[in-house]
Amino acid sequence: MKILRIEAIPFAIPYNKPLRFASGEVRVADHVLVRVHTDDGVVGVAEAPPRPYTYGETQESIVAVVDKVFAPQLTGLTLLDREAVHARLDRTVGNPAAKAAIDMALWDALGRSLGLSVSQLLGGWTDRMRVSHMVGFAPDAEMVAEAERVRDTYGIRTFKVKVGRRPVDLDVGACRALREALGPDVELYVDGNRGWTPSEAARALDAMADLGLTLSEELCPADDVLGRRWLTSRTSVPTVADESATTPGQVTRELLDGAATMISIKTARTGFTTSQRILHQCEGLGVEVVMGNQIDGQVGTACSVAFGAAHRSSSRRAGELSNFLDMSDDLLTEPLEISGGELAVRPGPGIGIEIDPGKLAHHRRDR
Ligand code: MUC
Ligand code: MG
Repeated sequence: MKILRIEAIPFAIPYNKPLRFASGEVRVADHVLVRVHTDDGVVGVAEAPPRPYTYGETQESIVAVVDKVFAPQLTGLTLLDREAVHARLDRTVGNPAAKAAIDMALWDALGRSLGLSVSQLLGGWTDRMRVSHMVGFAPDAEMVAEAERVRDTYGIRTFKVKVGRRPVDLDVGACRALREALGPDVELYVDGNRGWTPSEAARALDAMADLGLTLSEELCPADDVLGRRWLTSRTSVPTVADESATTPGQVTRELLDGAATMISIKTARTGFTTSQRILHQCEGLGVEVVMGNQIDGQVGTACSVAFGAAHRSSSRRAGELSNFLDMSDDLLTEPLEISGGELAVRPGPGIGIEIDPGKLAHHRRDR
């Protein structure tokens, strides 16, 4: 179970259509596949999606930090040295997606070595999650058509609508069009990716008060400290901290500041180990969580559902697990399938996925 080698392989797979949101847009999945090799021939995998507009990482920076910093520090430790692994990763600040992918690839290798599912090792609560689909910026009719297609094709009945445009009426109109088209029984919530000021966010929430929104996420930046507290105190819609709460310390700050009432957990930035710490922290504080998506491919989505389904509190709500549907291809030998509005955990061992060597050879960008 000794770590022999860690590889960081950049790959690029275009999306069929771009996903647009207030802090950026994604046209190509220019991710990094991380592979951990052990001395007994086991290989664990995970993927790191760079989100420069959220965390500052790029595909190149992830490859560089894994190759030059993390791989040399971790080689020689065993898969069970998890505290030592994290102590060494923590010597370097930032780089959340790179660290998360290493953590999850180590768990995958551990599960494979033991012949056990990672989801069962983490908690084994259930074997599937309901899926929430993210609807990006587009003209209202396109947003509605996408939501209807996703509902009719995959049975998904929970939608996170990207907001944060100016003027706010653009998004108010889109949410109203979605509610009118989808009816009262579909769950709708919004994510602003820090696009609005607190006063714009308040105006938008007031204008959407009759739409039955269940959550509002990151409507304004974390640095609007008092503005976020004011906004959270004046709305009855629970406020979710996503990119403002990516470490246990930030989670504490956002919650104690009154800036958020719920936390989004993304395995793409906190792996399995730190995601579990954050989940337990939230459980201890009586705070609900939602499983978010960092616009993961199928490798990352398999990780998210493995984690989300493993615990009672992370599997309660629909998890954001469908961004991969818009990718033109992926790396798995057996693609993930959403049906009846649900995504099942791969049975394992490990995360339960296999990388198709032909697909990887085709999409990798380092050769
Ligand atoms: C989300 O929930 O914000 C957009 C940027 C990112 O890092 O994640 C996505 C989705
Ligand atoms: Mg978000």
